[in-house]
Amino acid sequence: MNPTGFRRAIVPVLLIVSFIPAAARAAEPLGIEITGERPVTPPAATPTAARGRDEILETPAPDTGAVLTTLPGVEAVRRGASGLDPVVRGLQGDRVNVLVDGTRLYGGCPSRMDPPTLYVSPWSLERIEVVKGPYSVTDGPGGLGGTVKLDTHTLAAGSLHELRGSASWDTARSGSRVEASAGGRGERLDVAATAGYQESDNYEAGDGTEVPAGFTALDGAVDLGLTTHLGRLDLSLASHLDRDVAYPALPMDAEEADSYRSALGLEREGVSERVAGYHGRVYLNTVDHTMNNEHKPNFSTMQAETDSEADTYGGRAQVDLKTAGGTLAVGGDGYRVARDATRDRTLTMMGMPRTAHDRLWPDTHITDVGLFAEWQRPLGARLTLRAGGRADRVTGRADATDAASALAGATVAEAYVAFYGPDAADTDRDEVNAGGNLRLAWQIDERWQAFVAAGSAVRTADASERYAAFAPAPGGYRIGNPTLDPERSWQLDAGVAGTAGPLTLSADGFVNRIDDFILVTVIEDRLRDFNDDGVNDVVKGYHNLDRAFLWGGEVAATWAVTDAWAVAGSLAYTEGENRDDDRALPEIAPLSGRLQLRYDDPDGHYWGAGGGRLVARQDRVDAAFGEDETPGFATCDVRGGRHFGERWQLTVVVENLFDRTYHEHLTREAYLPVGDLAAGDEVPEPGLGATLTLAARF
Ligand SMILES: [Cu+2]
Repeated sequence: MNPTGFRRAIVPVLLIVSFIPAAARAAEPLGIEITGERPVTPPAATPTAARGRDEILETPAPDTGAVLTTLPGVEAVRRGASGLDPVVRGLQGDRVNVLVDGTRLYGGCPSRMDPPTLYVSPWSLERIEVVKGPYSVTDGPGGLGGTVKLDTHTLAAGSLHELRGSASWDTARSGSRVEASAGGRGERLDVAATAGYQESDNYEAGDGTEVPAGFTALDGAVDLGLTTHLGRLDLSLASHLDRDVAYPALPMDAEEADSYRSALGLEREGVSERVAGYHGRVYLNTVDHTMNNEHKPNFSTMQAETDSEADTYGGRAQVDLKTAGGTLAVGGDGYRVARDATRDRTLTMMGMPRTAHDRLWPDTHITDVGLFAEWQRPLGARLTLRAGGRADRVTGRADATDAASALAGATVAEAYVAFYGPDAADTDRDEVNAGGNLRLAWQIDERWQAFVAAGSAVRTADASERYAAFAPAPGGYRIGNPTLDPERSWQLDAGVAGTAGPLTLSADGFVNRIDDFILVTVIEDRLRDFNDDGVNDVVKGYHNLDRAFLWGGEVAATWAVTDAWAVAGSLAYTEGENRDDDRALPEIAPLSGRLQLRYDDPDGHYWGAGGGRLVARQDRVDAAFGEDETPGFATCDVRGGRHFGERWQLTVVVENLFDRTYHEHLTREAYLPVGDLAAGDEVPEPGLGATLTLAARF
């Protein structure tokens, strides 16, 4: 697809949408408002954080990963301005399960340009929920860090039709975004559809440094529901197409990152006296990805392009049974993810052009089939017990390990052996993994509740950890280790939430021990040149630590000063220790907090808020990973909204009010000189900028 053509087509659409009379919001616009997450919900005994559709749409964020970082305890690794990769309580990558409408989706890039969250635009979401920790046996295996559940938009129950849209303009990134959704319901059929387009350009940091941040994204989704005597049958189809996404922290940029999702589900509640409900789903999620170095400064001497794909298919079925005083959910699920990536390089440095092809993912397959059960029952009037368990059979295969690798004269399998010894010649892996949890919720009185939870989960090594073959990584290359054992977490959580007069408070704390923690670390430091650019490279590899330990928690509070004025704040902290080597775990965000003062016009016509984000210095770093200490910073923002009649709303968000120059600890450094950045420079966040959004609802 031609991005310039994209742009030409979209400008008139943007103008039209901007002038469509539209509807007022039913809910108050919350922006990145920090509220106690669970002030009135029944005791859940699970540390969670969530955002609803209105809040998601009002967060001026380039992608869903960025929306997630507004939740306490959730951060993101940034390799570029888009494609933020979620980190939950210090754990990232494959340790965070991302489920799109209950289905698994794996990115197509060996360098994680495209975490699954990239493929679901904020505008297509109904709700985001993050379960922090291993408390989600019914949602599949793994999830040591947590499970991010992305539920896409469907027509709200009880609503007969819907038509809404918005257009926004972001001055910091010269970005624009238009989105619309429509839906309708008949006697047996219901349909909901969303579509959106977004584009962004480079931005300037507070000190004027130009940072490459361009991208365009187009997506659409349709959800068709049919009510039958067996339950509601639903078919959902969606695609998300990204073009020309800049990644200053990687040796390439994404030319395309496309996903196509399809799922067929059936669900029914209230089946019989014994059966509370059942639900099942089958799905296929595919990703095609191409990246190259066309816009990097080394393109004149080496042209490199990687084509890759990740196809995930799977299904799940669950029955909720009524038992004496409680419920028992039993079911099974399974998925298979096939990932393959090949890099082609043409070197034009010395005389005759030379070409090389190497397999970054050597035709890998990871298959997991599991069974689960979760039981819930009250213990007396105030206590609720939940217990869950699951067991999985996992296989890992790589079918193209006899292909050439970047290690001179060696196949991929021989490269594994060169770095990890003779055991690495066997790339087949079979595991049986079991985990479970126990949670107890206590309704102390009408206003306060508390919980304690203990859980253990197992995660098998992913395709990159097990099979990557010289995939580009920060500062060098990565090679997977086929001998990796799965890692197991042991987590304890305790929390309290409630209200006292004008104060709403929630606080959660956790400790998490991980056995056989899969650590990425430097295994060869500039001894050889793997990409023929004349400079020796760093090679990173993976090994199991005996033990890692993480602890931390989140606190959120809101104080309703008057009916119109409120103060909200939150604080989150995680510390990670590599117990084998007695040093910090890499890539853990520092202590951070948010504070906001908000005014709501009692008549509901307008609202305004001002506040800031305070982030402490991070000096707990892992030098062997190659990360630096990061100074603390504070940023301020103001936001406000005004309703015009019943249908229109204008929202303005001004970020980085004092035009500060700062960078996040989890932002990877520039890989090559791009924009005003030199190789190895920290990549700063945008300077002062405003986002204007005009929204309408019929
Ligand atoms: Cu990529």
